[in-house]
Parts: sequence; structure tokens; C-alpha cells
Amino acid sequence: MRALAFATLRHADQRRKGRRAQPYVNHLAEVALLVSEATGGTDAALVAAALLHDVVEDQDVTAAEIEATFGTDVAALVMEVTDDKKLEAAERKRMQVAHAPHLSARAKVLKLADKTANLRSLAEDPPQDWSLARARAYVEWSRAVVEGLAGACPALEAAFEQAAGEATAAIERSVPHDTVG
Ligand SMILES: [Mn+2]
Repeated sequence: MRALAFATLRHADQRRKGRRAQPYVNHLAEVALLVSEATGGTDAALVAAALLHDVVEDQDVTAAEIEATFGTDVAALVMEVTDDKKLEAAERKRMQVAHAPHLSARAKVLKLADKTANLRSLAEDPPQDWSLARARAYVEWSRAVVEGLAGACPALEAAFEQAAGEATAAIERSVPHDTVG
């Protein structure tokens, strides 16, 4: 609950990119629920890390601050799923694919939950300014990352597959008819 309180304060003014501009904490709650269910409620530190997983990348919180407040285990999990912001966007995406197989087992579960939640969002409330090509590329990139997480959690991998299928269906439904064929 301390992690939830911390995350709600830090992400207070951040919104998702869809038309509904949902509060960013909705995403954090969804990822936390997915990892909680995937681990049968046995890994409170992983749930805390799920609530905090975007706070370094998006809100400029430091690893040291997370470690001081939540301990080394939670901080290490958050940093495992945090991109190096010194790199260009394309390189960061490439690194996620390259690093996925080498994450710890628990970070793989968190990564799977994040990618599942993001594709559900893409299906339900896609970013308004994304082209079809960008949305399709995002699904393909997500699949490439998740390939590297194979075996981490069969139930979440199935949930990801479902979300990826729904995202692709939603994207293709949105294609204007006069441009088909
Ligand atoms: Mn996320």
C-alpha cells in the first residue's frame, strides 16, 4: 500500500495516451493485479514493484529513492524493467528484446504483465495520434519482447496472446474501408 500511495502521488498528473486519457494509475493497478494473480498472492515485493514499475522511467524517481523507501529487492525489480533513458527510443526498444531472456524470473512476470496491459489498452483505447503502421509495429515489437519471456508464466503468456490478438483485431477493424486492398 505504501507503493500504491507513492505511485499515485508521483504519477498524479500523468494520463494514458488514448482518447479517454485514463489516469496512469489505472495501468499500474492492472499490472499489479496481473502479477498478484500470476504469483497466487505470494510475492508482495513483486506487486509493489509492479505499482512502481514506471516511476523511474516516467517520473524521474531514482533507484536510490526506491531502495531507501522500499528496499533493495523492490528497487532491483523496478530497475530490471526500466529502460536506459540515455539511449534513443529505437535503441531502447531493441534492448528490451535483447534483454528479455536474461531478466530474472520475477522480472519476466512483471514484464509480461506490463506488455499484456499495454496491448489491452491498445485494443480498448488506442493512442489517438498513432498511425496504423505504428500500432501494428507496436504489437510486433511487443511479441518480440514476449518471445524472450517464454516459460516465465504460462497463464500470463496466454493472457498476452489474447491481448495481442485483440489488439491486432482492433487495429485492422480501424482500417478505413476505402484504403483496403
Ligand atoms: Mn508500464
